[in-house]
Amino acid sequence: MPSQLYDFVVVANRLPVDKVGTTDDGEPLYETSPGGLVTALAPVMRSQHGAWVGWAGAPDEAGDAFDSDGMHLVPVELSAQEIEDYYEGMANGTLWPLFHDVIAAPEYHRHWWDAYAKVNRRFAEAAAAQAAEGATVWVQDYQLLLVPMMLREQRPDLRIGFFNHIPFPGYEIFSQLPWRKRVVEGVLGADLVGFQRRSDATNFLRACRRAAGATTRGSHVHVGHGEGRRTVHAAPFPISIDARGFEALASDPAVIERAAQVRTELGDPDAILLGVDRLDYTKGIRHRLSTFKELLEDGALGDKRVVLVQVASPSRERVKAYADLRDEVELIVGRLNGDHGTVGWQPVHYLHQSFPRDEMAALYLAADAMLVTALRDGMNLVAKEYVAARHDDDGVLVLSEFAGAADELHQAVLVNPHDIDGTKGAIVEALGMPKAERRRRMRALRRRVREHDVERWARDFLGALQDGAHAHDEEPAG
Ligand code: GDG
Repeated sequence: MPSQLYDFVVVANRLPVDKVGTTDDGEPLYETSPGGLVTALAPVMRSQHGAWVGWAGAPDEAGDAFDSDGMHLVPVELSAQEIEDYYEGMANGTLWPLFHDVIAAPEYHRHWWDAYAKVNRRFAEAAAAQAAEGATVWVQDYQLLLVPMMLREQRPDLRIGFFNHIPFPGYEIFSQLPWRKRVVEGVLGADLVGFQRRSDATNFLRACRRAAGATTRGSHVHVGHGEGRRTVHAAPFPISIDARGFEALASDPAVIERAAQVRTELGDPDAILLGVDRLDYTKGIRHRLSTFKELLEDGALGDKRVVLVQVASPSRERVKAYADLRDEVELIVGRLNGDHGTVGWQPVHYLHQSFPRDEMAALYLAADAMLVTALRDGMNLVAKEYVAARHDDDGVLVLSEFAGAADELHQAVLVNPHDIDGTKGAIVEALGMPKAERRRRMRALRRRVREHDVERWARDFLGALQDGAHAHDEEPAG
C-alpha cells in the first residue's frame, strides 16, 4: 500500500513523461511530454491531490512512483511480450482498426485478448492502490476498456469516469469483436462514459443493448439488479487543446519569423497546403496525395505554384499495417515529385519526422490551407491547433466530415475525403477564397476553439462526473 492516498487518479496507457536517460545510480530519468491531456489535467492534479497511473513507454521498466512537475506518477510495468500482445496487438491491431470502421482489417487473436485483460487488471490494481476512499478515478481510452469494471469490483466506493478518445463504431462493425460483451461490460463499470461526438455515444448505447442486453433510456444505461442496480451516463464531451497556450506560442516573434522563413525555403510558392498527422491509415494521407496529384495533372490550380507540406510523424512502426502504409505513401510521394517536379522545385515536401511544437506552430502560420482529410478520427486536434495558431485571422481549414472536429468547426470547408472531385473543389475554393471571407470564417473558428478549450473539457467532464448522471446531455453548441 502506498503511504499516501489520492483523491483524484488518472489512468492512461502512457504516463505524461518520456524517459530521457538514466541517473548515475541507474534510476530512470524522465521529462514531461507536452500534450493536451497533461495541460488539462496537471492543474486538476495539483489542486486536488492527484496521481497518474500509466506505462512509462519502455519494456520491463516500472520503478517506484515519483513526483514530477507537481504530479504523482505511478509507472505500470509491461514486458516486451505484453507490449507486443496488449499494446501493438489487441489495442492497435484489433481495437484501433475496428473502432475506425475497419479502414484496415482488424485481427482477432485470443492470446492478444488474454494479454489485454491481464494488463488491464494490472492498471486497475495500480489505480485501486492509489485511490483514497471515495476518490474520483478517470480512465482514458481504448487501451483500457476493461479497467472501469475491474476497478469497480475492487473499489465500489470510487467515482469512476471513462473517456473514449477514438470513435465508437456502429454495432454492425463493433459486433465483429469476439469479446464485445466483455468490452461493453468493462466500460459500464464507469459512472460516466464520455465520447467525442454524439454519434459515438449513440453507437455505444446501442452496443449496450445489443451486446450486453442492458436497457437504456435516453443517454442512461441501467445495469445490474436489486441492490447492485446502477445507472451509467453516456454523453459527448468533445476534447480540445490549450488554445491560449497555442496562440501564445504562435504569437512569439521567433515563430512568426520562422513562418516567413519556411515560405522562402519552400521557394516562395503562390500557396502552401499543409498536412500534419501521425503516419496512420485513419488520417487519409493517401487520399490527400491522390487529390493533390490530380489537381496538378488536370491544371485546376491554373498557373499557381502550389506546394504540399506533409508532416507524417513516425507512429506504431512495429505494427505491420503502419509499415505497409509508410511504403505506400513514400511510393506515391516519390512518383508525384518525379512526375511533376523540376530541378529546384518539388510539389510535395514529405517529412517523416517529429518536430518541436514551435516548428509546428510556424508551419501552421505559413500554410494558406490546412488539409485535415481523415477517413475517421475521434476529434483531430491538429484542426484546432491550426485555428488557434492563426492570430492573423487568415488561412483556410479544409476539414473531413469524418473527424469529430467537424461537429464544432462549422466554418471550415467540409469535405468527404473519399470524394476526390469534391475535395479537389474544396482545395480550389480554399485557395481562391476572398480575404474577407477567410477572415470571417477564421474569426468564428477561433472563437469556438478559444471558448471550448481543453480546460473546459476537463471541467465539464469532471463536473458531470461529480454531479452524477444528469449534466451535459445537450448537443455541443455550434
Ligand atoms: C487521438 C485521436 C483525438 C503530430 N505530429 C507532431 C506533433 N503532433 C501532435 C499534433 C496533435 C497530436 O500530435 C495529434 O493529435 P490528433 O488529435 O490529431 O490525433 P491522434 O494522435 O490520433 O489522437 C484523435 C486525440 O486522440 C485526442 O482525444 O483528437 O481523434 O485519434 O497535438 O500537434 N507534435 C509535435 N511534433 C510532431 O511532429 N510537437
